[in-house]
Amino acid sequence: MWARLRVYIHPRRRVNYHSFSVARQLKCTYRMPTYKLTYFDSRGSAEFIRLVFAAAGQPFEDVRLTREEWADFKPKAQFGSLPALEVDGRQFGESVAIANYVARELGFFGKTARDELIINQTVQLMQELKSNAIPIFMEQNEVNKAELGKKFLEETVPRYMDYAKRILEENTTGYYVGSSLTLADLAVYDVAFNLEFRHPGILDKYPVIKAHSETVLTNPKVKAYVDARKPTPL
Ligand SMILES: N[C@@H](CCC(=O)N[C@@H](CS)C(=O)NCC(=O)O)C(=O)O
Repeated sequence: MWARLRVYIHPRRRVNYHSFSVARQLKCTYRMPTYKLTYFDSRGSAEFIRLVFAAAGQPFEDVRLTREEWADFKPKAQFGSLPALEVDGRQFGESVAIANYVARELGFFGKTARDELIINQTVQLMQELKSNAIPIFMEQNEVNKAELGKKFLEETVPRYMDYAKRILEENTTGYYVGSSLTLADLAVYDVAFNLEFRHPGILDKYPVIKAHSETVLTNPKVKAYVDARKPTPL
């Protein structure tokens, strides 16, 4: 019993998903941290973090800055960029680090170090896919933009969707890790949503990825969040 407690309640952690239930069993007092996520008024790099909060039913302050507000906030942002997460008033940066932390705290980061490895590699692959799209948005010349867009759709997307499919099929449960939702599922869902949103039909060649998105949406909290979220172009 006490050996388990030492595993679950890290001395420097005030509360986490595991210590929450243990503390309740022991009738200890506990306090959930307050979370404030700052980003722009878009899904962008913050949405997979919002999806973890949604899946957990964890309230968080969803701050969406205008460009003018961002100019004021930028010098105060830890690394001069967004998203930024404040946990009990302390600010942290880097989207993947934030997503990993929130997922771990709220129980969406698997059970073992190997699970974490699979989740992390999946998340990082999705990040790579997203970062391949950035030059297209930045390109001002329309001819070059079209060329970059074509290469992205014809080469980059198939390459990364094949990776996503392969990892998913290595597990046989319909989820990336174990038999329940983790950050890996939410990260792939987020990318799949954005691809279909911008290029309807693009995932028709990837029925496995489309079916996976449906699986993610069988989670009632995720479905309710996605149905109610503010529609934004990005
Ligand atoms: N590696 C960082 C990149 C952060 C980043 O470039 N964020 C963009 C928005 S997606 C940003 O803050 N752009 C505004 C700026 O740099 O002024 C992360 O993943 O959080």
